This record gives sequence, C-alpha cells and structure tokens, in this order.
Amino acid sequence: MNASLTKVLSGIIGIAAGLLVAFLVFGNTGSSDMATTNKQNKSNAEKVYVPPGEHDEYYMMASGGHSGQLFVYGLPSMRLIRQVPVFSPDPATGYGFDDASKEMLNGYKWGDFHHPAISETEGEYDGRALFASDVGNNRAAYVDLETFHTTDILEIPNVSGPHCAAFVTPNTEYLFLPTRFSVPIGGEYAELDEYSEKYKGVMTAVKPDVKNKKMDIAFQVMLPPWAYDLSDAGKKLSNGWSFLSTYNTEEATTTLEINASQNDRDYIVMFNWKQIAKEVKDGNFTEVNGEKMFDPAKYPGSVYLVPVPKSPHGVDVTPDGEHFIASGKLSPTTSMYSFEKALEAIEKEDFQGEAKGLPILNYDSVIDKEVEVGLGPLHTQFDNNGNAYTTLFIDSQVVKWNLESGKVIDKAEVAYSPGHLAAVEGDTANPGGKWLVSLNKIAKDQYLSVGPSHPESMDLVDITGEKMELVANAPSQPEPHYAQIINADKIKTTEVMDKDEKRKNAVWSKDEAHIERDGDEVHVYGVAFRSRFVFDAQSDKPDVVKVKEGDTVHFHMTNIDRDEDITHGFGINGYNENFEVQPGETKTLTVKADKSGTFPIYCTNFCSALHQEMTGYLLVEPK
Ligand code: CUK
Ligand code: CUA
Repeated sequence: MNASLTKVLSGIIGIAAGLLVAFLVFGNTGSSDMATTNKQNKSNAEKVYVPPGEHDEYYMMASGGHSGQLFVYGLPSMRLIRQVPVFSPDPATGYGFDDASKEMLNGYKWGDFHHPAISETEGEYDGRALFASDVGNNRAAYVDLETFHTTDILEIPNVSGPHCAAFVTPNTEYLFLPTRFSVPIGGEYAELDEYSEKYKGVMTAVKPDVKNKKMDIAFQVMLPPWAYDLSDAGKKLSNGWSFLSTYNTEEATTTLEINASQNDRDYIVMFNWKQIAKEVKDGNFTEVNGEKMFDPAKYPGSVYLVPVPKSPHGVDVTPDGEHFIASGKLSPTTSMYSFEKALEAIEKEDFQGEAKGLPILNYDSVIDKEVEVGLGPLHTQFDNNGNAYTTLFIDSQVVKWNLESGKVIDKAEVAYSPGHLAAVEGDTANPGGKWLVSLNKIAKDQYLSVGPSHPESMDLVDITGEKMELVANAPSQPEPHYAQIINADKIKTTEVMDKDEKRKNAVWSKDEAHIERDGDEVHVYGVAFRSRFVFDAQSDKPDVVKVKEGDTVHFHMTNIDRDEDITHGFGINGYNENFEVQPGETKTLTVKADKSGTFPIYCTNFCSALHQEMTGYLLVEPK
C-alpha cells in the first residue's frame, strides 16, 4: 500500500470514528435517523401500502381540536379521507350557511372538539353514531355515521368546558360530559374567593336518540370544582359505573400550572350512573336552568373518591372492566385499581376520610399495582393480548406493559410528546390489537418546514409483535386530542339520500321546479342535476331567479341526481353564500337580497364534463 493511499484510508477511518463518537455523545437526534432505519425496512412500507382502488381496513375518527371538525383517516394508510364539520362553519360544504346547519351552529364561530365517542352495543363500537364534545363553547354533537353529517348539536347549560369526554356507556344509554373548568352553577357572577363554595364542576348525562339521530340532556351531577379530565365508562363487571379523573383538588383559581400541582394526590371520581339515574327518576334533584341537577353530597351512596398520584390526565377501564387505570402526569407511575376491591371498600365503608361530603376510599385497599412506566404518563389503551399502552408525554414514548404482571415490555420512541393514543377498538370491551396511533403534540423536524408553526404528528405503530414497531407517520391539522379506530366493515354508509316524498321543500323532478312569492318573501323550489339548475320550469329562463331589492329569497334546492358521489354546489357570486347538495339531498339557503345587481349562480362542486356550464343568475332589481 502506498503512503498516500494509507493516508486517505486513515482519514476515512478517522471521519467514521468521529461520527461514531458524535452519535454516542449526542445520541439519536430524531427524525433523520429514524427515517433511514425505516426506509431500509421494506416490509414496513408494505404494511401501510394500500394500492389504488383498495380500501383501508380501519377508520380512524380523530377529533379536530380547535378546528371544531372531525378528521376521518384510513388506516393503515394514514390517508385523510374527509373533514367533517361539526362545531364550526365550513365554506366547502356550506355547513353553517344553509338554514338547518346555521340554526344548529346558532352563531358559534368555532368549537374545540376534544373527544370523539363512537356509539356502543355491549361495550363494542357499533358504527352507528359518533358523539363529540366542545370544550370551547359547551356543546355536544351527534354525527351520523351513515352520512357523516352532523345531525344535532346540543348546547349544555350550567357547565364550562365539557372536556374530559364524550364517553358512552356500554349500550349508549348515556353520553357523559364532565367539565374541565369550574364556574358557579348557572354561570352567575361570583368572586374567585368563593371558589371552593360556589364554583362547581358539573357533569352532564346526555341521552342519545339513535333512531332520530338527536340528543337530549337527561340530568346533571354537581361535583366539586376540581377540573375533570378524560374519563371512561365501566364495562362488564363495572358496567353501571363510570370513572373521572381530577387534577385540581387544590382548588387553585390562578396559575394552575403551579398551584394545581401542589397535592401529592388528586382523586378519581367513581360514580354509579345507574343509581343516579334512579335517584333522579325518584325526584331527588333540584331544577337549575331547566335541567335536573343531582347533588351527590345530599344523596350519598352514588359517588366515591379514590386517591390518585399527582394530577392525573386520564382514567381508562380495562377491557374486562375489572380494573381502572390512571396516570398522574407528574408522577412516573401509572396506577391500576381493582374495581372489585373498590366495591368491597364501599361495602365495608373502608374510607380514609371525605372531601366535600364525598367519601374517600382507602387507597391501600383499592390499589392493585403501581407501574413504573416513565415520565409524563397520560393516556392508556389496550390490545387483545392483555397489554396496556400508555403515552409518556415527557419521554416522547409509548410504553407497553402487561396488565397481569405490571411489567414493562417495550418502549417505542415517538416524535414527539404524545397526548392521547388510539389502538384498534382499544377502549372497548374487545380491543382489536394490530395498530396503535400515537397522537403527538409536537412535530418539530418531522416534515418539510412550513414556518414557525408545524403540524401535529401521528405515528403509526405495529403492535402485533412482542416489540412495538413504528412504521409510518403523517401530519395532521390542529389538533387531534383523541381518536378512535373502528373496523371499516362496521360502518354502513348511505350512497344516495332516500327519496322521502314527505320531505318538506323538496321537488323531485325538473318539471316541478317553481317559484312562489308571498309579498317580499320568495321561495324557490329548485333542482340541481348534471348539469343544470332549474328554478322555474314554467319560465323561458328556468335557471334565473328574479327578485326585488329587499326581498328575502329562500332557495330550496334538491339534488335529483341519484348516483353515487354526484354532489352539486351552489355558490352565489358576490353574495358571500355557498352550500352543497349531496345526491338526493334537499337544503334551504335563505338570502336577504339587500344588494341590487346581477349575480351569477354557479355549481361549485365539479360534477360532470359540463360542470362549468352549470350556472344561472340571481337578478336583484333595484328598489
Ligand atoms: S386531552 Cu388533549 S391530550 Cu382533551 Cu383528553 Cu389529553
Ligand atoms: Cu353540478 Cu358542478
């Protein structure tokens, strides 16, 4: 070997050694290393690849946080399939523009959708409906999973921030909505000095009506002002009970960051909802703003407290219903409690005291095990093999541990700082295993940069093996807090809306389209089909609506195309209005014609080769 070659080689070795040292010192610096590993592993790509024309095996229904929408993903491809507007207006579909959805939104400009809850039958998702909670404006929503339309929104009085849920009972008897914030009952004015006495955290029981795709408030439960977090309903053995976590038993009113973290223990609230429903039926409530308010301190025997380490973020019930698990986010442990032992403690009145008139069960009598999982544990899901998966916000990991042994089996790095996670049907009585998605709060370097703010990030983890395997990730808009993953074959969608002859304002053929005038009220009974609008069949200009300035025009539009996926839009140029009618659907848009002039109407949803020709006019004659 000549001298110069030796020099070059030793130079290369030197660089390699340098890199090795750098790796040892700085460790795995995140995405780029992770990406290389995954690129080399072709089988991971194959696992998530869904060829064109084929469908994903699962739907993931993710809350859209402060977008107020529902994000529907396909899994394992992680493709975003649809954004369903729920709590906020959506110009693309005209949700919040047409009369019915406008009335449903009732003027609200936004919502903060934290937790979706798919309806259940015998503790398993049944794919009929999805419920949503709005932390921002105190509402609950009903999303029909046949159409993926929001069909009802309920404004809930006496509460502030129905955060920790929606969660449903095993047969969708109730949807529970406990609150994150505490305010005086009825929202009346009260000084913060009166917090402990006057402020309350009210939990609402909503009664879903699956047949009519609506909801109603059944009753409310007045709880101490302790800030409630994600909660879960009992199942099987614990059916009839529900579990809430609290993180502000300190009753801090300012700088919660410091002041709500003082106590070593907060509480899990266990409540017997069957018992409460019975009490309410027996008249044991007071009426507050038209709602039945139940006070558990007045009627003992239905609500108990269980101590839990430091500021828990959630509580989850195991698939068999025998244990409930809470993670104190400021404690490195996850606590697993025995429901049976809790019942025994209640029976024997094995209490370690009381708070605000509610008995506190003796911790040592109820705890089953404390599992050392890592830093910042938040939420837990389950697989079909007796394992639990908990997110670690601070460690940026998902930890897999065994329910029986309490042993940690594996940890997967996620990028970064996961909040919730969702496993396939992972919060039901019968989890599916296979996949888990970590809903990460901070994406940092995971995607092409789009400026100072980055998207949220979701990591797809294969949980079929002993070890977890991170196989793919995808960005998300703000901001999935929680998601549920359901087998696709449980969802049965409608392709064309039923032709309901009784439907008010619908006309079913272009020959029936007509315009009725009543003073300054104009009703247009129109149809949309490929590729025309017909507003008035009798007119020689059937696609023109002529009104006078100051008139109120009601466009009742029916899409008479009865083919899958032929949706028509209805935009009025210059009038700031747009909505869509899906196949077989009728919608009404009311426009106050207070601006005179000539305004083209056009189909906004590309529907045929002659879509561009699908136009008409709104003529507003000056006064
Ligand atoms: S919360 Cu946001 S990550 Cu509303 Cu359940 Cu835990
Ligand atoms: Cu109808 Cu485009």
